[in-house]
Amino acid sequence: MRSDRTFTMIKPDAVANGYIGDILAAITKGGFRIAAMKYTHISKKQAEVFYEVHKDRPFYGELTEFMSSGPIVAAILEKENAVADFRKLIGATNPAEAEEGTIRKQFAESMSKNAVHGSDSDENACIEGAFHFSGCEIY
Ligand code: DGI
Repeated sequence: MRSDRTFTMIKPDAVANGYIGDILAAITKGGFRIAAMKYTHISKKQAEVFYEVHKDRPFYGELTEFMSSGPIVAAILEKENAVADFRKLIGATNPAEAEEGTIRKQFAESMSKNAVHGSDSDENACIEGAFHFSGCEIY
């Protein structure tokens, strides 16, 4: 994937809480173009593969259980400096530490139910985008 793209998921908590529209609005207002998007539901096995980097962490079971607990919105976003700018827009992993105005500050429930995912590098954005989308689904 190009370096002006990042990958995001609106997580099951935010979907269940009715925040899809508000979060997409914040993403658009933040200057990101949606290059691909789908409403989907990943299995526990898929969540385990997606978050394999965290497999030795104590929260791995809880994280993969949660991410497969309900539907999500997966999307590829485009903007110059996409990865870093999107991490800034979503705020800290723990919403209690997220800056005012960030997506996590506004819409997240807790450290584990933190509303959105954002890739942490161009390389991971590429891997994560390819996990959910084939080339012909990216516009
Ligand atoms: O890139 P982030 O999503 O901000 O954070 P990360 O890649 O370090 O962790 C991935 C997800 O795992 C994070 O969004 C929420 C969860 N997580 C991270 N650290 C903890 C955690 N969940 C719990 N319960 N406790 C943690 O310390």
